[in-house]
Amino acid sequence: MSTTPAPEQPRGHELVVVANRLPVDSRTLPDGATEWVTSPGGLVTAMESVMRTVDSGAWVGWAGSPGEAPDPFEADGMSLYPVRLEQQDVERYYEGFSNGTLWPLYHDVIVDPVFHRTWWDSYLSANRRFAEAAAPVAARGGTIWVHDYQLQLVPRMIREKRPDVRIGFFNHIPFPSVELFSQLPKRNSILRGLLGADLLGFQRESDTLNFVAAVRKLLGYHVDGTTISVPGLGAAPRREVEARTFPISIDSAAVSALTEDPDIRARAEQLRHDLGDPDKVVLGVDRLDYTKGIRHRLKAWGELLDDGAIDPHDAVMIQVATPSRERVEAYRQLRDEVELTVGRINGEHAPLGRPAVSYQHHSFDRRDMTAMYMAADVVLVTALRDGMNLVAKEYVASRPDLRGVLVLSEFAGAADELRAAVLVNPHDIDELKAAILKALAMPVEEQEEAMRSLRHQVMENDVQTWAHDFLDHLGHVGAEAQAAVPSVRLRGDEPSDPAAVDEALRTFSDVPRLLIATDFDGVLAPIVEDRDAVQPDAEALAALRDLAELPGVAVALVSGRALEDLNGHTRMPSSVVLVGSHGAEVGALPPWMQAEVLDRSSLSMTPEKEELLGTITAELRRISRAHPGAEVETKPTAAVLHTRNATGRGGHNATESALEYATSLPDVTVTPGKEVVEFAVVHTSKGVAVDALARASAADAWLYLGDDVTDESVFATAEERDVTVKVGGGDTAAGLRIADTVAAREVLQRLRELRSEQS
Ligand code: GDG
Repeated sequence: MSTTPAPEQPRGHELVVVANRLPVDSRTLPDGATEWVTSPGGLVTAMESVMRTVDSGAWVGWAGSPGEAPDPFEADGMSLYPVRLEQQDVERYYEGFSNGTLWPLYHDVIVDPVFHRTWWDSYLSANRRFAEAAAPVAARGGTIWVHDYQLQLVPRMIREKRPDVRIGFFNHIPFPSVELFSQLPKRNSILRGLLGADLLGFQRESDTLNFVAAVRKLLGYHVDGTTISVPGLGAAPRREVEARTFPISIDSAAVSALTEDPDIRARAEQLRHDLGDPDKVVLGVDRLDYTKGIRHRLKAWGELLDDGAIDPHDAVMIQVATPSRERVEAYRQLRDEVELTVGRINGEHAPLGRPAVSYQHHSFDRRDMTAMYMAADVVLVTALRDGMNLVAKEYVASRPDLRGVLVLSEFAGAADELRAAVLVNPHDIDELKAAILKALAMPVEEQEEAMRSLRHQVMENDVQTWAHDFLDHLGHVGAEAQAAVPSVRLRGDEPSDPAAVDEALRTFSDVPRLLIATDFDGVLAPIVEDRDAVQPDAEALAALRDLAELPGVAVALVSGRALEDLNGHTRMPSSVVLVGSHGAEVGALPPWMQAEVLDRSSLSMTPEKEELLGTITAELRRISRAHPGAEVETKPTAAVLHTRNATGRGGHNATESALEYATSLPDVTVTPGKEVVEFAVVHTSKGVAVDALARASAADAWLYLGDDVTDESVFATAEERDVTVKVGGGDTAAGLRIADTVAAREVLQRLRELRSEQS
C-alpha cells in the first residue's frame, strides 16, 4: 500500500473516524523498513466508501504496537493519525477495562467481569488521548464519528474541546439491560461520556432501549421516546441527544462478486475433496471468544456423533477459531477447553485420515473465507450474545446459488433481520442438536426459499447504506447543536467601513431603551504588561459617565478583573453598573433596574450552590492530599486545583482524578487549564451577564465593545437589533470591527452625541 506523510490540513478534515485501531497493520520488510497494509474488516470497507464522498477524511486510532507512535501519514486517500499507547495502557485500558470489564458485562456476564481501579484510570487517560488527537484535526463544523466500547468517554471529551463539531458514536457490541449495566463501577461517567455525542447508534432495538432506560434510571434525565434531554456542560444550553438503531452490515456486493471468481470456486471444490468428499460440510467461523458459543456448538456436534445421529463419514465440521485477546485469562482458558473438546471428539469419532472436526486456530485470507462459505452446506452461528455477527451475513452474501442453511442464534443481533434462518437458543443443547439435524436434512427447495429471503435482506442493506444512514441522521440531529455555536462573522484585522459603523450607531441610538456595555482592558485602556499600571482613557470614561445620565440609557463595564479592582481603576458613579470576574461579581444596580432579574439568573449564589461548592472543595482537597504539592484555591463561586508544584506524576494523576470527578457533576463549569482545573458553580460568562443586564434594564437593544476571546460569549448572544464591536484583529462573531482604544473612545463619544440630540 502506498503511504506518504500526511499533508498539512489547515482547515481540518470534514469527517474524522475515531476507533481503537487504525485500519492498517504494520509489516516489517526484509530491509527493516515498515510497510502499512490495510487490515480487512467491515468498518474499514464501510468507511472507504463514505470517505470517497467527502473532500477530506481522517482516521484516528492506535497503530497496534505499544510505545512510540508513527507520525501522521496518508494512506488510500485518508489521513491517518496514530495515537500513542504505552504497554501499560495496552494492559489496563485495552486488555483490562475494555476486554476484562466491559466486554463480559456488555455480553450478559457470560464470564465474570473483572474490575481494577487502575484499569479505569488508564481507560480514562487513554480515552483522553484519543479525544486530544481527534479534536484538533476536524474542520470547523465537521463530523467526528467515534466507534465502540473502548472509547465511550471520548464523545464528551471532544465536545468540551470542540462544541462546533457533530459527534456520532456507534456501539458495535450489545448494550446490556439496566440491571446488569448498574453493576459497572463508574457507570454514570460512562453514560455522561456517551451523551457528549449528538447521535448514539446501536445494533438492535433492544440495545437502544436498554441504553435509554439506563440514562433515565441512573442519571434521571428527561427522555422523550429515544431522545434524551441532556443538561449543558457549564453555561452551555440543554442539548437533545438521540439514540437510534442502525444494524451494521457487510459489503454485500463485493462478497457476492468473489463467488464468481474461478480460482475461489476451485478452492471451494478442493476443500470438500480434502475433507474426504463428505455429503455435508458444516462450518463455524469466529474469533476465539467465549461470546461466540463455540463450546456449545462443539458439545452439540459431539453428542450428535455420540448418539449416532451423524455419521462422521457423511458429515464434517470445520471450525475456524481466529486467535483473539490471547493475553486475557478468560480467553486462554477458553482456548484450552475448546482444544481439549476438539481433541476428544476427533479421538473418539474421526475416521482414519480425516477429521470429525477440522479445527483451525489461525486466520485465512478473504478469498479462502469465501471458498469455505461456498463449500459449506450449513453455517452455525451459535453466539450466546453478539452485537450483530457479520459471519451470518457473509455466508448469505456468498450464496448466490441459493443453497445452504444458516443456523442462527437468537442472541446475535443479526437474528432481528435474518428471520428466515433456522433460529435457535444455543443454551438449549437439545434444541441446538435438533436445529443442526434439521439444517442437514433440509430439502433443496426449502433451502432456496429461505436463502432467497435472507439474500434480499443482506443485499439490500449493505454496510455502505448503514454508514450513509448514520451520517445522514447525524447531519440532521447535529444541525441544531451547531446552530447554538457562534459562527465567525469577521476574519483578519481590517476595520469595518467607518460609514457602516456610523450607520449602525445611528440606528442603535434611535431605539427607546438602550444598554451600552463594554469591556475594560483593551477597549477603555490600552493593554499593558503590568495589570496594575493600566491607564484608562479619561475621555472614554467621561463619555460613558455622560451616557449613563441620559434618559433610557443603561451603562455597564464588564471585565475579567475582580469587581474591586475594576472599581479602583475606573471610579465610576453609581449610575454605571460594574461587572467583575467574567460575570461572577455584579456591583450595585441603579434603583430603576430590576435587581430580581439578576437574582433569578444563574449569576447568583444560592444555598444549594454554596453547598455544592463545599462538597467540591472537600473532594479537591482530598485529591490534593493524595498528591503532594497539589493545592486548592477557593474563590467566592469556584474551587481551583493547582498542580504546578506537584511532584513526579502526581500532577498528571491529580488532574486525571479531578477530571474524572468532574464527569459526575453535570451542573458545574469545569475549565481545565495549564496545570490548573477550575470548578465553578455559577455558570457565568460575560455573555450571560450582558444578557441578564439587558433584561434587568428592559433594554430594546444593546451595544457591546470587546477585544478579548472572553468577549466572544457576548457577541454570540447578539440578536439582529444589537450592535457588536470587536476592538482589534482576529476572528470574531462580532458584526463590526474597529482598530483600537482610540477608535473605541470615538464610538462612545459619537453615541453620546447621537443620543444627546434626542433628549
Ligand atoms: C464486533 C461485534 C459485530 C474471522 N476470522 C477470519 C476473518 N474473520 C472475520 C469474519 C467477520 C469478522 O471477522 C468477525 O465479525 P463478527 O461480526 O462475527 O464479530 P466481532 O469480531 O466480534 O465484531 C459483532 C461486529 O463488531 C461489527 O459491528 O457484528 O457483533 O462483536 O467479518 O469474516 N476474516 C478473515 N480471516 C479469518 O480468519 N479474513
